Amino acid sequence: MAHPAARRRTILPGSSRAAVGATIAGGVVTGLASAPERLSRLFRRRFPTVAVTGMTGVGKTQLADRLAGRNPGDGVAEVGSAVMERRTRRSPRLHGFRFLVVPGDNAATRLAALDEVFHDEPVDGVIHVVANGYATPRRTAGTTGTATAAREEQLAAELEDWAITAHRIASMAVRRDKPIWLVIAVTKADLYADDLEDVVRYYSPGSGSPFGDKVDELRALAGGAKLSVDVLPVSSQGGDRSSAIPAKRAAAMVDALATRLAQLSGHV
Ligand SMILES: Nc1nc2c(ncn2[C@@H]2O[C@H](COP(=O)(O)OP(=O)(O)O)[C@@H](O)[C@H]2O)c(=O)[nH]1
Ligand SMILES: [Mg+2]
Repeated sequence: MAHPAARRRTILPGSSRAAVGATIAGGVVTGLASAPERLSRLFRRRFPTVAVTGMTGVGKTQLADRLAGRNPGDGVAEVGSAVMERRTRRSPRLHGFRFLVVPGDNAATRLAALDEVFHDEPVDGVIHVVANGYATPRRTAGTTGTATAAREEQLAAELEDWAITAHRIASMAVRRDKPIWLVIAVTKADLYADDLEDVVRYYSPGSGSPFGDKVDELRALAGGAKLSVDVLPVSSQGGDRSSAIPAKRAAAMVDALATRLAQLSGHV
């Protein structure tokens, strides 16, 4: 709509054509300037969003980096983050993903991030990352107790963290008609390659394990038809060819996870 001032100006003889020309040119320039931004907003909206949750040090950032095709270590290499990290996996025909990595600790920012992904702008799916008690402590302020005790503590911490996240997923699921999916990514598989099957079972629904029981509770709360649950082993790091999980196998595990995400999102 013409601005009153502009309309008034067009009545004045002589200046009318210039005023109209300026308005049109201005409109075109504005249009061009905002087009890429609008376009990228459109793309972002079309990519399914995925919350990446899990306690600090389990390997969320590295996994999101691998899924996004980023070189781990391209950015900050610090373990643990107080802010939400965003990664995009770009694939042809809009078959990409937007990953939102929720901080593992730091109470206030974590709560805000959980609100964002599970309430304010609910995500399409969730990757909950666990590491069989091999979370890297954020602060290495002296070691207490034996390695086994430390791992048991870490497993207990994973369970506690999962209880909080599972509760948020349940309330998101009951609020929505749309089905959501959950992938429990059992990462750092290179650290326990020989026990992989047992470890995956520990994190699986119906396993009778403390973690499995909580997954069952979540499914009962959310409604089985509304929430799909997958448990997939993965490793963001591979060793050399002699290692239990060589780099090639680690890459294949990341690819398998990405393929499953695509299936869950109806991309394939
Ligand atoms: N061995 C092994 N270490 C890993 C793997 N993924 C991550 N890490 C290490 O675990 C630590 C924590 O990883 P990070 O992604 O920062 O965890 P976050 O706090 O959950 O984001 C880092 O030192 C990583 O190098 C993995 O698959 N295998
Ligand atoms: Mg991180």
